[in-house]
Amino acid sequence: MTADRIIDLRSDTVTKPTAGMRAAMAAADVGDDVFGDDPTVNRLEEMAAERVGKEAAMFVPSGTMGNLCALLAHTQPGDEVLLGSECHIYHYEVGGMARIGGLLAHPLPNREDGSIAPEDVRAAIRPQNIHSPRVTLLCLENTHNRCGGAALRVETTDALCAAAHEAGLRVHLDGARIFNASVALGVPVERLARGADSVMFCFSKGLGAPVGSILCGERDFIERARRFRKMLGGGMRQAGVLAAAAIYALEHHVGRLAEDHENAKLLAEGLRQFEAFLPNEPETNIVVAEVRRGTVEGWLRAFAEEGVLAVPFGPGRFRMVTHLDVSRADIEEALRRIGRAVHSVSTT
Ligand code: TLP
Repeated sequence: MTADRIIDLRSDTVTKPTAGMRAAMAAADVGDDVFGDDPTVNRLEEMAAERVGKEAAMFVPSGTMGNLCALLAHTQPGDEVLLGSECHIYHYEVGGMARIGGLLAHPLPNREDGSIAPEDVRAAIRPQNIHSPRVTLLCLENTHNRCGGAALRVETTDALCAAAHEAGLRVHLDGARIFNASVALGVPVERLARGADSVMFCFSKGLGAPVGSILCGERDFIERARRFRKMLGGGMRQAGVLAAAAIYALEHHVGRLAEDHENAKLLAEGLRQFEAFLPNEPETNIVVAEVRRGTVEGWLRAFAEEGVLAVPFGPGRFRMVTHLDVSRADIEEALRRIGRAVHSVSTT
């Protein structure tokens, strides 16, 4: 590691494919996936469906498209969707559910652990009459990005799914980082996703693939979702080169997520030593710190001058994410550089 190497903690999306992953991509057998002819995509879809315990799966270019296809396939335009007030679908997916799906978002307060109170779900389910929109879907997120990578417990997910199902709603789980939750909790992904009707997860985050996410659910739901993926321009052709990276990620990069979680803890402990920052106690790979002195923009500029990158994350907060391309030594170095930034800000 050279002294001036950038330590990029903006997201776990910044990883570059390893030599092993690139070799698997180069060797991939491919075909036209819109015709259903890509053997590597087909293999990935079978593997992913099996891992999450669902009947079928559909490979998509991004988590955003996976979530949107799920919302479109579960609902009709004009329906109301219950979701967490801090969730990714609501904050960071460009309002696609409203613009493209014609859906009404009903945010329910997210608690610090990323959950929603089951009573809030029950209270939000309106009695059906001529005045009300149809309430048809509940969305959950695990791990919860804006709640500092919190891992939703099985009991929490099960209780929320039960509350939704009792009222005839379906449940979609945005599991962009569900493998992080699985490793942190020591619970198989299949168990975490069991109560949900559909689950989307990403290969291009902690799992270290360059592109790709997958939507899993019942066979007829995935068939409906395939039409929406095509409509959104997500029908890919020789996508096996990408699916090969995703298969490699599932086979080689799941167990190692524990290292990212350890590194996030080390980073949070280090940040806590500076009175300017109040970090969360990360359960997974996301550190969110409140700024107690100065501004987020000012601190991010000072970190960047020392070669450490982070992103603003809501009022008065910044986020740092650990991943495959940062080692424990990199985190120690990042903390030394942050120390220098704190020193230079307090002496200027
Ligand atoms: N999240 C990105 C940014 O959009 C904030 C990040 O850097 O964390 N669900 C969740 C929970 C996510 O965190 C993300 C990406 C997505 C869905 C969307 O995935 P992509 O970026 O593949 O569309």
